[in-house]
Amino acid sequence: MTTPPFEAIAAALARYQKFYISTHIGPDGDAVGPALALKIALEMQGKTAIYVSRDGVPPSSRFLPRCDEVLNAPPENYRPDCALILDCDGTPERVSSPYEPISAAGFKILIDHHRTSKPVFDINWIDPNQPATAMMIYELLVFLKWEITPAMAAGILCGISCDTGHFRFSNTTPAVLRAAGHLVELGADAAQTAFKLFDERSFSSTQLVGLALSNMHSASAGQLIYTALSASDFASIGTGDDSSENVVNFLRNVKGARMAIVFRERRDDVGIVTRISVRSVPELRADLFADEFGGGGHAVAAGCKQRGNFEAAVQRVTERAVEWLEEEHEPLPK
Ligand SMILES: [Mn+2]
Repeated sequence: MTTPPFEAIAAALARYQKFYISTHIGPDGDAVGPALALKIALEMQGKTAIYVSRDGVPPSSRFLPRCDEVLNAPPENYRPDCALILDCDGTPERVSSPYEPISAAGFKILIDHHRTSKPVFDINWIDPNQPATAMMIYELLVFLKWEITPAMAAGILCGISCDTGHFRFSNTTPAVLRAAGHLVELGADAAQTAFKLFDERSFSSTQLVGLALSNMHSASAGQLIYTALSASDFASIGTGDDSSENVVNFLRNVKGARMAIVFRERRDDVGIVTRISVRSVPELRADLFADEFGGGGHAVAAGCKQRGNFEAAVQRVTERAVEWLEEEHEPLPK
């Protein structure tokens, strides 16, 4: 059990005036939701707070009140007193922000629940037993006895819902359910959150799911299920890579599957990049698997990227996954 450094964080929040918040690249609901809630909370204390996400807000989280306040870039020469990095390891490679404002900040705080994060800042609250970063922000706000407005409650519930699969994953603790009950009392909408994060899809995104499912493969006697969406698949349907969020969950749900992988081909300024989403049963440690390919995440949900030829990346990673299913892996620390 990690003892949360509530007093130290409270002192820093009291001491400084100008705050800079950022999260991980390609943010999900558990990055955007708690970051927005914290921004609003600081502003209600009379502070200045900006939240920068280079990749903006993911479409499924755009129902959040005040999500239009998320900035794509910091103002020029922005010099905050204190940087708060959430749901991310705080390194320049992972933060969805130019690093200058973070380097310039006199004080830095990391709040994260990823097992792979290291203490790199002045205060590091890293607790892999927490189901969501949103849960950590909720506990912090309760400790501070700061008011939680309906907009803040919506952001926090969004994060909790995102990382617990709306209370379906094994990280759905009694504490999470109690927090969710409280957040609904404070104005968050549980039904809307579930619909927006998990169920609502555009027509083209639903077509893409169809394509991904009709192209799926099975290996290791059905223990590994994977599918690949190439750049031409995206082009044939006329939709972007964002629409394929959550495809991997369909694969994980196949009876007998112990590991599911979705490969998505994308072109960026450097060339071809394959985005890889991994889901597994806890003992197969999706996080350690992704780590072998330079990524990371949680024991049951992780991701990584590979450069170079798409088909080669698919082959390389699935071959390793077949071996992985046969190997023993480090058990989760208690
Ligand atoms: Mn998270």
